[in-house]
Amino acid sequence: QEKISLLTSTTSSRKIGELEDDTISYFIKKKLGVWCKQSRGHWELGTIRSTSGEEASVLLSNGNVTKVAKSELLPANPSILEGMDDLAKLSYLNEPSILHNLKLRYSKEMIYTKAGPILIALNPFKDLQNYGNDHVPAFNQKFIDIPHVYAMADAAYNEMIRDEVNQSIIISGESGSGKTETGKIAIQYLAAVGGGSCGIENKILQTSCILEAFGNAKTSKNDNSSRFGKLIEIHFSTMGKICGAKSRVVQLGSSERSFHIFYQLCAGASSALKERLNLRDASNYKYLNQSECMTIGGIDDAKKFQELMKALDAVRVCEEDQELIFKMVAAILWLGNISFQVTVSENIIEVVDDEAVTSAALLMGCSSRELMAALSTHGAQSENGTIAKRLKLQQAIDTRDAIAKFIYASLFEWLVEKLNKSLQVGKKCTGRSISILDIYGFETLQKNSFEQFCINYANERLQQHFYRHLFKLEQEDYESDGMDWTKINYEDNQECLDLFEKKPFGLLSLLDEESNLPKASDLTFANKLKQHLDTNPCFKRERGRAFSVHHYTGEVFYDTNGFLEKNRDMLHSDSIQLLSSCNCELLQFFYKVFSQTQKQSNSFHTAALDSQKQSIGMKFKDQLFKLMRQLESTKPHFIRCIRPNTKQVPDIYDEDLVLQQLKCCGVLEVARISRVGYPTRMTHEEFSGRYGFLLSEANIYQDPLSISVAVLQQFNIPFEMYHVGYYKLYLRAGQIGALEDKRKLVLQGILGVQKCFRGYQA
Ligand code: AOV
Ligand code: MG
Repeated sequence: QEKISLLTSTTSSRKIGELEDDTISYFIKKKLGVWCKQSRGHWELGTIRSTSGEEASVLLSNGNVTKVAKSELLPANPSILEGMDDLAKLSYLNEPSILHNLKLRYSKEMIYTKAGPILIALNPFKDLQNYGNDHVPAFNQKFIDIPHVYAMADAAYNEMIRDEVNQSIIISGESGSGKTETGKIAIQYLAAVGGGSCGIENKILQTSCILEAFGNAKTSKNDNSSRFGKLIEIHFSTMGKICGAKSRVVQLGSSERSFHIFYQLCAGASSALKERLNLRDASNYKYLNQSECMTIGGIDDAKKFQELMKALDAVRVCEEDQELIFKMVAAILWLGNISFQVTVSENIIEVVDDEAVTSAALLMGCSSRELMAALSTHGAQSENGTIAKRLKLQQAIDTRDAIAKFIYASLFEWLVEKLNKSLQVGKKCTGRSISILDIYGFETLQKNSFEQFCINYANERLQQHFYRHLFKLEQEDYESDGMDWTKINYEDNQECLDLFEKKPFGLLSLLDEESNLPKASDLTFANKLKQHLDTNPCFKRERGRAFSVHHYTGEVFYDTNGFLEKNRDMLHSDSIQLLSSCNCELLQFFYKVFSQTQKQSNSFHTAALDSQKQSIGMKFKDQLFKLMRQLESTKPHFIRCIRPNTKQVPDIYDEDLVLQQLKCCGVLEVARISRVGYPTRMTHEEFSGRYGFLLSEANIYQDPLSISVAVLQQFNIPFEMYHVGYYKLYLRAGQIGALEDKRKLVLQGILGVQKCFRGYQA
């Protein structure tokens, strides 16, 4: 018998699934398939012919015979398990078996596979035609039972109604793996089954288009990368009809290309709108033309703009508000074009009074003079009251950019609120909801900065949620089936989270502390980290300004360049003053919201110093916690998106890339644990239905449980190889293969080919 000691795999020194000598003889005798490790970590299928010492001679499926060390062999699954729709159904869960299974399915455009309770989704990078309202009834009425986002959304919907418990669909995966698309597919399903007469579901579908225009941007990993995290809560009535929705977002800026909306507006605005906004081509704007990436292959920005306007109409953002939004977007573009002159003799800067200034001022509703003053001077306290202090060049540039960022962030927040109002949860709501979480995926770039630091921290939080729920769930499954169960100890990522969150010596706290010191620099920050965190196992010092964090996905190298600046809220009170005096209702509203949150966050601090504005890092953490708290009270359904290649193209399956994602996200552990020791699970009905006819004295037993036990006894399955639960039969690895062999023989020999066909399909 092969011994796959999964229960003790953490303590065992043997690799999971490695073959022992007696097993090898069995494999030779039965000509069972093995995976044979070739050069460059590639695995080839074959059968063992003979062994001598530590070596085995293997006949590969390509006809070649090769000699390899026994330790380079892993058992392959019997062919009846080929292309299984659930990894937990495989007898062997070693790496080549899993990769093979997923690859086979991917090549047949079956991008979805279960891993126990989790849905794995491989990004097809092409339109598969397996979505849309035509496909909904099959899932809704359970005609088909295949892994699919629809099936998962359907399960969430039914459980919500049946158990009266709020549900969530939590989508995770690396950047470009398909989270946002998957989220939209789930929402589309829920809109189809929960759609009513009021048309609210259409509005919900349209919000994605709007949020993506303002919150997504092209990056090196994904042409449509979400630069914000979102949780969309869809509310239902007692009748299971959608009656409202609410989005919560966690904001974060910055990427190589700017947000889609800027390009869309420039490309798609009507000539009348262009004139009103004094708008030029995108290539004229510094905020856009620095990236040398003005267009995205296959994307027509002008067309996207038309879609956006339609979506805004659909969610009832009125024309005046649309005009205001576009005005702000244009104002930001013009702000970016404002330049400064340094007079050499006096070394002071002046704002160049050109079209950029006049256009920005006009759009913002202030005079050019006011804008120029705010960009070149700051009020400073002196003995004689406040005096205007001239800014240095870098300070002026920072001030300009901070104003632009503030306007954009406020605009996004305002827009989300606007959408929420439009989708407001109606009176008929029962308080039941399904939330769909789609955040930015884990990012490892060549140079990782503050943005990656935050994104990866958020993913670390999400990963913990995942671990906690799945391992808990699995144990409950065993317990509810009457199994005497020793709790599994799983590795979680608490240590890494502590590294970020601990006070006062966590990364975020130390960053805030350093951000508040006037003389601090990125280098002093890096040194501070090294001083306090050197003994932390998740932290590694690097040369100069850098450090590494041991994330659940592996080690990530961060360069602290720009950390302090990005973490500080750079908006100076003078800039705020400027915005408050602008003759633009949106800017005045932004100012009001800003001063309110300022008051709130200052009440937490003892000293209300200007420098103790809530930092970007802390604000991010707060928003993230709110989101996670929202999730805690729901029954989660997990989808793990996998990107099969880095080129964003169809039909390429990079084994290493897939394996690395499967390994780091914990899917393999879950699949293993969901069958620890007992990989095969069948209800007594299923088992007795499939093998009951093998009983020599059939018909004595009536109930499925007794038939199951009789089958096990007749075939002398040792009693430590199975567990009989109330509902299900649990079998250790390899047992089902032996029974299948028997079944095949009997069917072929006694009953003949004809009859065999009926019961043959599992
Ligand atoms: P992400 O959300 O996981 O990345 P997306 O959902 O934006 O990734 O997917 C990236 C691209 O993959 C999309 O623009 C589509 O072209 C393609 N794609 C994904 N899923 C599907 C699907 N089911 N069918 C067809 N094409 C698909 V990021 O937001 O970067 O973490 O921050
Ligand atoms: Mg996304």
